[in-house]
Amino acid sequence: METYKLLLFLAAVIIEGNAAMINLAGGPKSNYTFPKNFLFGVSTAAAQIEGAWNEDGKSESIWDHLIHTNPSFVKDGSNADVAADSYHLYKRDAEMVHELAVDIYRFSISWPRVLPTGLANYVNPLGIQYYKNLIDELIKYNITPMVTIYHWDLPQKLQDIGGWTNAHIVDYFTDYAKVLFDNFGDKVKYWVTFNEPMQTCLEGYGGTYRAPALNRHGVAEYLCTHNLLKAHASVYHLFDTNYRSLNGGKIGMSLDSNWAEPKTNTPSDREAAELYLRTHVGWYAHPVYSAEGNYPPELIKLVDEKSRLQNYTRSRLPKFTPEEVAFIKGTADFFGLNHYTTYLLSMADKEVGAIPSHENDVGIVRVQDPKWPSRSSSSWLKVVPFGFRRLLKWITKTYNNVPIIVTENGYADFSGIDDAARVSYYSHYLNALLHAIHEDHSNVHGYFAWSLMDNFEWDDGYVSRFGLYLVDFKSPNKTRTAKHSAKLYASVVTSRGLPPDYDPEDFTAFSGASLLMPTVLPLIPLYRLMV
Ligand code: GBH
Repeated sequence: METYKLLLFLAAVIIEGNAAMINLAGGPKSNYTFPKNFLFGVSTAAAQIEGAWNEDGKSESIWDHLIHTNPSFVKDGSNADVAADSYHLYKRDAEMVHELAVDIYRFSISWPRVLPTGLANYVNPLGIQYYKNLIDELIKYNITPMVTIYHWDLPQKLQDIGGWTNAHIVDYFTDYAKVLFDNFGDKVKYWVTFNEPMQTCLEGYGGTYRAPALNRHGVAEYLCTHNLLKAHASVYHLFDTNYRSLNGGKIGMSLDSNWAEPKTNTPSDREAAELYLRTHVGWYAHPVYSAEGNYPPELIKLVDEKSRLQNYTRSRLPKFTPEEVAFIKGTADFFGLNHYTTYLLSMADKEVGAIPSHENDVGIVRVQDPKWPSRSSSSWLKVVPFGFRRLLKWITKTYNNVPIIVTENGYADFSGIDDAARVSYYSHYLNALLHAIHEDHSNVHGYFAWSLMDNFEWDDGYVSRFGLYLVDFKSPNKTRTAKHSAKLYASVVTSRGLPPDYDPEDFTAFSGASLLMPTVLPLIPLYRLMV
């Protein structure tokens, strides 16, 4: 191609990209500020940062096991054996949280570090000591600890006996939570029972994308969800009955949800978008947060009907008894929301997904608008701030004004201190959040950035970086350095408002995406050969 044609092409890509971005921001720039008692925090997860996978008595988790037995599961051939080495570097971690000036740090506890067999007959004293040290270090800086009880790292020994499909896990999980309440309950004021249960059940049991990668779709994702919701409720009741009066504190669950935008404005696409929300986030939220409890009626109808047509003796969706519905309903003090991106929805006009599967049962099609900006290392992560605003409004309305805490939101790149795209992402999403709070009266009480530092991004290994702090994984002491986004976030937290130079129409930090992605993506296998 001649040079001038190439330049014209580049200009066209950039102009077209920008033209599509005008209404994305979720509102014009405002002088709104975050309420005085609004909670700002940062999040991490044990399996992604701690390393020390077999140190001081810790046993294998399902993630350790999956990667050790199937190293090609991770795109860059890496593993989480050492990760960011937070098992040894927790003092620096606490110092970074302090540098960000946030109020609260959300980290998770590793079940196999505390209970190596998964069962509570033996509690590993060194595991307990590690989390005591971390909690005390946070409190030294006046940072409130928030603990995620389960962020995906089930002890492999429990997986060997069925994991989340074994009904006894309700008791095992409750025993584990009791150990945590007994040991840390005096200092931990916020508890999250589960991080993104849909990832565990739909992707881990129904698919191959998350551990244990069972791929028993159509059956196992429903069994897993059934036991997990009972386990959640059981731990809520334990806390509510025995610990709340002792220590105070709050307990909830963190659900992952994309926003679902109708693909076009037809009634059918609008119905598809609503059905997506009800059968995905609603699969977990309706039993806990709705006034009537139980699985969403739409999901019950769809799975019952499909199961009948497919000649099953009974529905693949297990049913809660009325007592169980009542036991699970209302078991949360807040709605934890993990949100990153948006999809466009329409009804499927033919069978979709594997048969049987949750995807096939629901029967809708999900795509993203190629015009949505992004140059993220995570190809699904399109920058759609208005989707965040609409989702917060939908949750507030659908679940009766429940207090929402955004427990994760963030952006991934291929690494670097000068992370203009992440700075832009956070500015736009926080602008959308301010509009959600002040104009829509969405009931949001807190916001956590994902993540404090670069970490083991599951199947993406160390290729995809979500950190506010860069981690030099090649250096012996896993040196952590603040990125530009860390400075931006600290300034938002301190000023309680957006930076003065923020422009809601400026998405240029993401332009070039369509040029960069095809050049960078093929390099990943190459990179994998090198490390
Ligand atoms: C969170 O998951 C996790 O809690 C955290 O551990 C992780 O590091 C972080 O986000 C960043 O990924 O399934 O087709 O929608 C985010 C939930 C689920 C969002 C998978 C993206 C992939 C595309 N993610 N999803 S799709």
